[in-house]
Order: sequence, then structure tokens, then C-alpha cells
Amino acid sequence: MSQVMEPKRSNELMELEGQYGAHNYHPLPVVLSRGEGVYVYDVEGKKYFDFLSAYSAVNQGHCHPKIIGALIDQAKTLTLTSRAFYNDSLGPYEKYMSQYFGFDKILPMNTGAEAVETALKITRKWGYEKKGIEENRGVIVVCSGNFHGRTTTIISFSDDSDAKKNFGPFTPGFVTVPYNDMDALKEALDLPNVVGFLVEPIQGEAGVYTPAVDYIANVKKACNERNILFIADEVQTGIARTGSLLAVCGNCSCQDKCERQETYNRPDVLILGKALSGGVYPVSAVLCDDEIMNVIKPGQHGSTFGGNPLAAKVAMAALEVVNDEHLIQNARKLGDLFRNEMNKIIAKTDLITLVRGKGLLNAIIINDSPDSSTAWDICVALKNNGLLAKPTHGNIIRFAPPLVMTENELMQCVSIIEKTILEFKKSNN
Ligand code: IF1
Repeated sequence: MSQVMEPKRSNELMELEGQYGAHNYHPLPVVLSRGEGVYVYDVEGKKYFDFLSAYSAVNQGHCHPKIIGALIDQAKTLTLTSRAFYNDSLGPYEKYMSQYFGFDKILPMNTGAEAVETALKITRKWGYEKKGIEENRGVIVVCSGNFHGRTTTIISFSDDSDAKKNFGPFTPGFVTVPYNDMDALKEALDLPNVVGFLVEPIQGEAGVYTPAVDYIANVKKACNERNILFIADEVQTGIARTGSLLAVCGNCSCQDKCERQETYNRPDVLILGKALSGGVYPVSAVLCDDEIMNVIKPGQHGSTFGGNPLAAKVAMAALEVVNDEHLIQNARKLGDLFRNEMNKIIAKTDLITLVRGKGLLNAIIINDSPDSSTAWDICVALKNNGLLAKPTHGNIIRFAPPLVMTENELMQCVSIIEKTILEFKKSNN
């Protein structure tokens, strides 16, 4: 029987973060030191299933050999040139991305928030220079419950008070509509000077809100009818997470990059991040066609690390893994199985009210107040039983394992979740 090690080292490391790190997070009390595939290990050597995937950045599994290999090879060769000069990786990467996602051009950035900011700037500039909107009057419509990052402009249109309070003054030029409400959206799109609509095809942080099946198709149609740019934030939902290459692909589970089936609700501006690098390196991108992207001229936008050779090679390897290992179809298949198994558990308990999601982006709603600690306490119990997940808001727990998970591993996770839920006793608070 292996000696259960005191979490001395974990406690020491948590205390270091508490003393020397900003308190901008409240992590689950576990200190990870190694990751491999669907597993992570804490400093005492305990093994866990990772059911969060670093918020869908590690779709390809932790430390995927192909991606790590690409990182190491390029890291020994050339990591960063800045864009003051050309480099031999960027052009091939841009061509690869253009063909992989079907857009004329890519603007490479690093984090998701930077890509969202880039998309907003491109959309505004397009509005002034192509649509003829009066400069500085452009309006971009967004959804309540949105999460697009944490920069000052992005939180300017957030309705999450924690993300917003005491960070003002805020960037103007945004109108908010309820998510999944076409009447409200059309009304807003008919306002003067609207240049774009920014939306998550599934709202991740809000609690994995999956909209009506025809919502995104109707969004695309309403935007096209009004010459307004449909901007899809696929930072969390993209790269096979929802059982399609992109969540806007509708129900297509193409593996060989479909010829734009009718179910594909192609956005005018596509935003990618997170799993674009498999969680190995910060890589994000904005993709659109020439008539939009060409409003950006030299000196008008950029980033020191944007489009660096390391990012280029890592991203191409990460996307090859998606194809090589059929992650789109695996996410589709295992997602259906997961929700089916969750519904069997829901039938046995009143602790969970429902499961929702698409592909391997799912969430369960806990039958308790959002202000209660129940969802958190369940996640601590899951941790103790060998599975890591974390609540999104209040009483919602997001479940998003790496897409390389096997059916057998998924069923082991279902067993852990069932055991934890059926044994769980609500605390009083
Ligand atoms: C944190 C949340 C998820 C995103 C979408 C852009 C970004 C994100 C749809 C910005 C980032 C991350 C941020 C991270 C936790 C995580 C998150 F909980 F914050 F809301 F996934 F839901 N668009 N989401 O989900 O990308 O700049 O972070 O690279 O801030 O704690 P980023």
C-alpha cells in the first residue's frame, strides 16, 4: 500500500503563490507538476484525469510528442525575429492556416484577447474605409454573458461585474443584446453605424450555453443582409472541441475540410486561440478574406511575438494532430456518450438538474444556489477521487477533457463523477 504522502510540498508551493503572486485566481487546492495525454500529476505523484484541458487549450492532450517535437526543433533553430524581418516559417504557416480554415488571410497574434482586440480593430477600420461609416462612430454588437478576454476594451462590453468593476473608464462603441435572441439582435443590427457582431458560437464561461440549432445560421444571414461583419470567437469552441472543426460548422463533422457544406455558417472574421497550439505556446490568429483584411496596412497593427517561427511550427503541428488523430470525430462520438451517461446519473440524483454541451464541451448544472459552495465542494470531491474540473459560474461545472481521450478513459471518468455525485453530502453553507 503506497504511503499517502503528506501534501507538504503542495502546501509550500501554494503558500509561495499566495505570498509572491497576485491574487487574481482562486485555484482548486492541487499543485500539478507533470502532464501526459489526458492525465496530470500533482507534486506528491497523485494522478488525475484532466477534465478542464486548460479551458480547452489542451485539446490534443498534455505534452503531445509531435507538438513538443516541433517546439524543441524550432526552439533550437530560431525562436523570434520580430516582424522587422521575414522568416522562413511564417509564410508557410500563413498558407497552411489559410487553406486549413478556408480564408484568404491570417493576422497572427499570441493570446485570445489580443486576437479579439485585433478583430475589433479590423472590423472598425473596415466599417470606416469600406462600409462608409463615419469615423469613430462604429458600433459593434455583443451578447450578454459574453467572455472574450480581460483587456480594458473587452471588459468594457462585459456584463460580469467581477471582470469590470473599478477598471473604468471603458471603451465606447458597443451595444449588448441577449444571447440566442434573434429579434433583439436584428433590432440592434438595424441601429445606425453597426459594423460588426461579435459572438461565441457556444458561450463557454457563461456556463456552456448552447444556442438554438439555427441561431448561428440566422446570425450569419442577418449580418449578411445588412453588410455587417459576423465575427466568430472560436477561441474556446474551435479546433474540434465541439465535434466539428469549428462550432460554426453546424452539424458537419468533416474530417477532410469539407467543401463548405451548407451547414457551415462561415463567419466574416474568425478568431482562434488556445488549442491552436495544443496548449504548448501562446498562439492566436484572426482570419478573414482580402476585402476585409486588406484594410490593415504596414505599421497599423502588430505584436513583438505575433507570427514568430516557434508559434508557426507549433501551431502547424497542433493542427496536424487534429487531422492525424481524428479529434473532430472523437469529440463528436465521446461527447454524445458523455451526455448520455450524465443523463443516467441525473436520473439517480437530485443534485444535478441537467447536462448541456456539444462535442466535448459540456457542463452540469448543480441543483443549488449559484451563491452556494456546492459546485466548488463537488469539484474538491472530484479532485480527491482523481478527476480535475472547476466551476464556471456559481452552480455550473464545466467538463472539457482533452479530445484524445479514449472511450474506456471517458467511462472511467463517468464512474468517478457518478461515485462522487452519489456519495456527495451538501455542506450547510
Ligand atoms: C482566464 C474564462 C474560459 C475565451 C474566449 C477569448 C478568450 C477566452 C471565448 C481570451 C479565454 C480563458 C481565460 C482564462 C480562463 C478561460 C475562460 F473562464 F476566463 F472564461 F475558457 F471560459 N475568447 N478564456 O474563452 O483568450 O486571452 O485568455 O488567451 O482569464 O482565467 P486568452
